[in-house]
Amino acid sequence: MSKPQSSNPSQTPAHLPDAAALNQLAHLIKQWGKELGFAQIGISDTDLTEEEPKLQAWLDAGYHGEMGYMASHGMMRARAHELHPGTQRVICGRMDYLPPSAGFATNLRDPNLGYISRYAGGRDYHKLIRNRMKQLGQRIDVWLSEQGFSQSDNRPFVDSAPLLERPLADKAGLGWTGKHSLLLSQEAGSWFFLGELVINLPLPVDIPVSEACGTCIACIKTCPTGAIVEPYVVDSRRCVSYLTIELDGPIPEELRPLLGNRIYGCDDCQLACPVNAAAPLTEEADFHIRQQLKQPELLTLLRWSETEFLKHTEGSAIRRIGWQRWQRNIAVALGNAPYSDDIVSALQHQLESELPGDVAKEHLQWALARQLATKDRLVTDNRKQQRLIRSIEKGLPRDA
Ligand code: B12
Ligand code: SF4
Ligand code: SF4
Repeated sequence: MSKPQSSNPSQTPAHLPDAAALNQLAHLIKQWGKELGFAQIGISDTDLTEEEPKLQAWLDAGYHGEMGYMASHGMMRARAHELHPGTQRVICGRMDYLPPSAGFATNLRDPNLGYISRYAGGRDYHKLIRNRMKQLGQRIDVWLSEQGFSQSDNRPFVDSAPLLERPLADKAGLGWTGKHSLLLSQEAGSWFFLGELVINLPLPVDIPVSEACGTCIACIKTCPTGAIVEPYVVDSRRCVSYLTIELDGPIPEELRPLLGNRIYGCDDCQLACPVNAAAPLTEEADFHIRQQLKQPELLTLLRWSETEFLKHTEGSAIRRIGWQRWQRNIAVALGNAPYSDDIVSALQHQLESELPGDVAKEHLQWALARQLATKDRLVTDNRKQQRLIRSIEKGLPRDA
């Protein structure tokens, strides 16, 4: 395929595609999307006016916590045409990330292993998906040029832009919004990332699929911290994903015991979901879990120096949280582990090393105190977690 010229929205359109050409293009976009590794592509318009009051209510309730960027763009998040003027459609893509041998139950059952959310065990998805979306935009422009049409104005986004990706993908027919607030479908479950290409062409839009959660509330019941405060609404301030990844300061003390061994993100609401029983594995080798992060021993992770942390997490999303938050999270998990002389001396050693910053240090002290307090009694049995492990084993034998 020849390299397209860069798109120039200000140029006078030589020739705009008619309805028949747009139909053909929409069909080709879906085919090219698959060739580029997207499991599904759908197209939506940019109208999210129905979401605006819900987004505002979520912000007003403070559910974004310290994620200031969620509040700082006003309603632009629901208006792709303001984010990128001229946008008429959003091409939404789904990329599956469930890795083979995910070992969920083994990992959750052993409190001496750190649990890392399965989306983060491989390469950082942001760059990979944005790059594929960019290629999709280039193919569109090559085709338009070949047909004698003027090029489009398109731009890829993944996660980091102020855009309500999930509601757009819902409108584009990629799935329905589950009560855990994530998108899911019968064919794909919910183990997928979303990426978008906004474009200035009035492509035909896809039809949303109907909601199919029915009376199920498994995700709400399973959430270890009660973060799904009502169906479809997540209070980030309680979500383990926020507490271990987004939050910079101390993790509220009352929530620490509820984190168990989860040191980066959380998958519980997706693990509990019956729709995920048949979810496909990823076809991207980049999303497979790297060796050092597969069922990792907490004590091994605690002993990583900052240099080792940076080396082992190179190219991974985990690197973004930095070594201090990493140490903070591991300290919490060690505080939640059953008493062990090895853990106590490792925590003492870490505290004496003077290396951790104030936040990590306070968590290491908390963990030490908790370890010593559990010396003469068993760690409280976590029934919710045991129930989840049993249901994973029943529903996902392939990866349990
Ligand atoms: C901020 C953010 C978070 C925050 C807040 C989560 C949240 N639910 O908002 C935190 C850090 C907690 C988080 C965690 C996770 N995230 Co996140 N996150 C985002 C981000 C950047 C913005 C989401 C957002 O706009 N939130 C604002 C609120 C208002 O939106 P909302 O929760 O969808 O709220 C809507 C509903 O409440 C709805 N609503 C209210 N009442 C009702 C009633 C009905 C009937 C209905 C249908 C809807 C409804 O209206 C609201 C407005 O649209 C997106 C990427 C993006 N730019 O969109 C990724 C994204 C949503 N996250 C993603 C992932 C994978 C995760 C995790 C699974 C990661 C992990 N394993 O740790 C967890 C899952 C936690 C969960 N259950 O949500 C994926 C989801 C993919 C999918 N299949 O849907 C996204 C799309 C990133 C991506 N590009 O792939 N995330
Ligand atoms: S990711 Fe974990 S903590 Fe967050 S809503 Fe889902 S189950 Fe709850
Ligand atoms: S666990 Fe049940 S309620 Fe939650 S998203 Fe899955 S089907 Fe819907």
